[in-house]
Amino acid sequence: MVVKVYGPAMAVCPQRVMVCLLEKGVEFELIHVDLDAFEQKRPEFLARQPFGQVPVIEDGDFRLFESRAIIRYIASKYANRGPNLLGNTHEERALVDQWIEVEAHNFNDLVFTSALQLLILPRLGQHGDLTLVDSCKKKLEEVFDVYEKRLLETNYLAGESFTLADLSHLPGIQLMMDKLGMSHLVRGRKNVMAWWEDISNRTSWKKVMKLMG
Ligand SMILES: N[C@@H](CCC(=O)N[C@@H](CS)C(=O)NCC(=O)O)C(=O)O
Repeated sequence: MVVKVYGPAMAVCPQRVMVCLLEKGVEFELIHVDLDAFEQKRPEFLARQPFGQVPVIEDGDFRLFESRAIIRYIASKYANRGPNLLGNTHEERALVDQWIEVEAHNFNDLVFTSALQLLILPRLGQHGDLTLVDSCKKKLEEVFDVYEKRLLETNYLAGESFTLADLSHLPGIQLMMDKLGMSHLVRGRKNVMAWWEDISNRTSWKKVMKLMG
């Protein structure tokens, strides 16, 4: 059965889910939700996702929201298909979880805040707070210093193979590179740049980029 993914292809959280489905070779149907028209706040959508946000997936009768919970579900349900994105041992799995948490709490909030100020508020006719963006940029420098050191030790964040920890960063870093004027944070760090070139060249991510248009 085809997995239904609700969300626009342009939004980073549905992209996290789509790239995971593509890695695993799981067929999916993208059901567009128009965020600018606030479709995500309508009762029929709230019945699927009570917080009024994308993505949500439907896998048969099973419904799930929260992009990182969804990618863990897909990677575990389809563990025997495609690359192992979860790690093998308890320790490997714990490291994957650790770096997914870092992505969610140390990295994503800063990118999200910057995108809100630089892209979303101006689209709604409001001024973004550039001082806030500057402070996010400074904090992101520190986050990427940590990544640079980590990626000197291992080829990927959680170890020697590509996992959900790396995959989860793809949408946010792409946004920094293309739309937030923050590519220097990646390009200025040798190990981070080599890692980015590697993970962003995966066939799965290139397909997501095509879906973005
Ligand atoms: N923690 C949630 C965050 C979901 C989220 O922030 N989604 C954004 C798009 S990337 C959204 O729906 N924005 C519209 C809104 O909040 O009204 C997840 O990872 O799924």
